[in-house]
Amino acid sequence: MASLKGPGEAQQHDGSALRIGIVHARWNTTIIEPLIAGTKAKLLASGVKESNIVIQSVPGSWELPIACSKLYSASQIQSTTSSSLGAGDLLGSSTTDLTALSLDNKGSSITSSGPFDAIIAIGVLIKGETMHFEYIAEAVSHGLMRVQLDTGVPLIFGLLTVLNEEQAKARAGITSGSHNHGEDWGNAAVELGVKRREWA
Ligand code: DLZ
Repeated sequence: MASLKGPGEAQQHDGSALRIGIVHARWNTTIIEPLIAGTKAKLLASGVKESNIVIQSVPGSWELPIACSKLYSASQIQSTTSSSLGAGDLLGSSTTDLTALSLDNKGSSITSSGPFDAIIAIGVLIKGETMHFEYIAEAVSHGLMRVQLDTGVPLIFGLLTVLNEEQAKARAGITSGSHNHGEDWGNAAVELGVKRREWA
């Protein structure tokens, strides 16, 4: 029987013309990595070209909104100047020195250009003994929504806010029989990327 939860039967959308950004936190890396893998697998399965998937990391989830905002505005600048965009140090870069940077953390540059059709923000917040979790979860959620509405680029909410590691593993598809939520985020990015072009 189909599960009550979840986005329903995956809709098929052609992602072959899309350019997708993934910005992920490095905190809780063992959970983050399978989530990125699940996200990427669905992007590729929808036809998104590997060269059109740009992955950038930041230290923690707190940094996700500013990084998504910068990544998007940098890609817009690139589309108007046709320069080679980079963002190895995305948060520290000014709009004038973008050409000197490289777009992923390993120093490779991207060959494609143009603004992103969707950006996926991935982070894992695990509740501790203090109020830290509540403050970050709320601020980051609001921040990501703000970036999405301010820029008009669909921003997929890949922020897990869980009470313990077990819950995190179960949402990253690590525990037996569990579902990798990254797959849903990849599908959502393609659907929204395609729809955004239709809405334009
Ligand atoms: C400091 C912190 C803590 C305690 N927990 C998490 C977490 O569970 N998940 C996460 O993504 N980041 C965490 N961080 C780091 C903050 O998000 C942020 O990177 C730092 O406070 C520096 O701004």
